[in-house]
Amino acid sequence: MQTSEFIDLENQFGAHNYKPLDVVLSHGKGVWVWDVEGKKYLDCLSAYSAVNQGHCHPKILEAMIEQAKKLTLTSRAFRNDQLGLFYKDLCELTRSHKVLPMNSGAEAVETAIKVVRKWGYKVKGVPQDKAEIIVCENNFHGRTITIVGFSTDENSRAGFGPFTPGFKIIPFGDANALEAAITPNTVGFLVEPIQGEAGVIIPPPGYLKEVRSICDRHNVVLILDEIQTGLGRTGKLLAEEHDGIEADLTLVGKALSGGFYPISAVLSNTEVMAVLQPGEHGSTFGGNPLACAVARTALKVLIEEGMIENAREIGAYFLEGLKQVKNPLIKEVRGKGLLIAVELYPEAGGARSYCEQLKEKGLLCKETHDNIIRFAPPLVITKDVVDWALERIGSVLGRE
Ligand code: IF1
Repeated sequence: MQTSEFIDLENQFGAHNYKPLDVVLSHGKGVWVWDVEGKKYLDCLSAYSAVNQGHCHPKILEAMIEQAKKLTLTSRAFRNDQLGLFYKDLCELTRSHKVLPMNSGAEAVETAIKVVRKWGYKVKGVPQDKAEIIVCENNFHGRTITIVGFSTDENSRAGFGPFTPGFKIIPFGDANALEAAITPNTVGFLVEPIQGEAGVIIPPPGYLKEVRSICDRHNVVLILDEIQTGLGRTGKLLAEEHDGIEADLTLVGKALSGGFYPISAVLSNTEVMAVLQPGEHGSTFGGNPLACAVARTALKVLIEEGMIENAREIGAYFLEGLKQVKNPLIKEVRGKGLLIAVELYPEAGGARSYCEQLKEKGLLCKETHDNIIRFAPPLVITKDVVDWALERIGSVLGRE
């Protein structure tokens, strides 16, 4: 079948809730993917940071196959021999006390919202149904009704109401705004360490430290959404480490499976998670043995194969190289680790056409909003491949 036939099928039978680049991929290995016509591309998106470990990592693949032969799903009505081991690995690695396993990122966010509300009523003493959670402008936390209800992106939100009450929106990167928004009924502050979808927006230095101390002072649970920034992407296991803080609840997903399988988790200190009693929350697939075996190996290779250090070193090199690309239409190049964005001025006519041109040159990336190109390759990328990418990016984006 030809590229156009695959695309026609999608258009005819699928919901049109995406506008993908017209490349039909059929296999991948490490940082490379191939389309149905055999053309090879460098993947600079990593499935929105879900394949940090590189496509089809052989050890994760092996773990998945071995576990799939033995046992895939028990539900949580029974125990399985992988869950405890997964908890232990994840807690030790992240210095957490408790884990609650779910599937998608949005489910982890929903779980945190439920847990923190319950904590507010049971521990903090907030009156019934009065709990408030503070979130930031330009956030991206997923697609459920509750989550899009506190989005400030009209595209995500418009037409899906009525929404869940109990959320207050403040500017991102402004610690004073957080302090001013807190009331006796505030139970949590939900924030991304770096705003991904908003265009890789890095808050001012010291922001998270201040946020941490404000939350401590007012007895507010700090919830960090590390679904995109976590698991090595920014050059640390968790982005919170750049600021030397620890959240009360940390959300991870995406790369927790290395892209094999939807797996997410809420990491918590003991006090907050302890409010959940049997029957109050769960998921048929959450914590299943296949997910646990895959996630343990995905975490293991991330550490053992030096991917986090690589993200830090190669990320800095890539960022520096992008800063050398000269074009008056480039407004800013910014990033941390291998989460990098090139923001264009509106006069550039939109990031999309540059992504299309890069695709023609064998480099896949995706615009976010109209004017931002995001570069987030798998964390196994080497210096040579970055040089290869920079040559192509220079030829598409560079202007004398
Ligand atoms: C889509 C962006 C990335 C996330 C953070 C929770 C979730 C996400 C910080 C929800 C998901 C995605 C989903 C994807 C596009 C995407 C994205 F462009 F929107 F910003 F990654 F960069 N918290 N991010 O980034 O996780 O439920 O999807 O597993 O197509 O919606 P999910």
